[in-house]
Amino acid sequence: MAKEKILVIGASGQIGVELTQALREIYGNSNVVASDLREENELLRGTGPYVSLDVMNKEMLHVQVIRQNITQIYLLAAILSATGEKNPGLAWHLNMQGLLNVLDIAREEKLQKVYWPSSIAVFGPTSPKLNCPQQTIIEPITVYGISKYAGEFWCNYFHRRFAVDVRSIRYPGLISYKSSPGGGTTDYAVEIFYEALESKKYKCFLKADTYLPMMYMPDAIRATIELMEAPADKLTIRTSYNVSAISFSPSEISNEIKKHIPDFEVQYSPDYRQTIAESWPQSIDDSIARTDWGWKPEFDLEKMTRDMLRNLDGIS
Ligand code: NAD
Ligand code: AKB
Repeated sequence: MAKEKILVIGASGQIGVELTQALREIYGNSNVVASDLREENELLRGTGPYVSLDVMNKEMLHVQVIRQNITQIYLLAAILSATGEKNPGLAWHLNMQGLLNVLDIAREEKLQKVYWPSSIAVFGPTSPKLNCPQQTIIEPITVYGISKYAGEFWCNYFHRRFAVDVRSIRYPGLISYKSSPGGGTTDYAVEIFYEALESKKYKCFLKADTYLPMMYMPDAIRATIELMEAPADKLTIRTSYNVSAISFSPSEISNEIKKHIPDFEVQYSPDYRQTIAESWPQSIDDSIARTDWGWKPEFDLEKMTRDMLRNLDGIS
């Protein structure tokens, strides 16, 4: 087997830190190059190569790919849903041009594989709310969702037209304790753990009964690696795969946390993110991912809550 050399772009972010750690376990520290606009995350420092890189600078990116003999790219740099609504032009520009730069270089350099995540944010108010299927009405209302949907079709195009082996997952909201989330609508489900431990109070920016699809980071990392390791001929979706794990509301997660911290209190003060959350499905049908590459989540709400609290504060 040819030796893999992987470049992770956006490695200092919520997913990037844990994905880089997982890839280094598999491929060896020196074969996974972390890169970001931001400084190197402290959890990655000293564990492998790091380069400061702007995905918008195509020439510099190309130079790094050649210089480091890169064979695979994981592109994680993006502006997420809530931050995107504050600067739609910037979100569109980064989310689209960053992807096109990577796809072009992958084609020119004949890279082995590319990974690029999409999101449940592709769905909009006209998509089915429950068990939202892979193929359905898709009319996103955020610039982030529009950029992800367009990105999915660029991936499909580069695969069909230029045989670029680009693979993608529509992640739900991700919950993790190693690196903070970066401006999404689902970020409340991470903040709530920190506030429960720090002050036993949390002011939630979504209504109590807002159900959203979510996933614990270990499941998301495993899904990513399983998709990337799947034989190419098993993959029937070249836009982006629906995957699913848990659906819960702010009220349900706070009740779960209260089982460990009984005097925890939550107030509800919905803001502009409520409209975004209400435009997304409450649950996702991931049967095609299960059939094509054997996807199956491990963490439910109870198991995830216990693990989050144990890792953040040693509560069991
Ligand atoms: P994040 O905001 O935590 O991390 C993104 C990283 O990209 C940051 O470290 C940032 O500094 C870096 N970055 C920004 N602009 C850059 C540039 N021009 N060049 C290089 N690096 C740049 O985001 P995340 O939550 O880790 O998300 C990663 C990917 O997964 C994104 O595409 C996001 O849309 C997708 N996704 C995330 C979630 C989630 O819940 N976290 C859910 C669905 C999809
Ligand atoms: C966000 O809330 O923007 C992200 C996502 C679901 O894509 N977590």
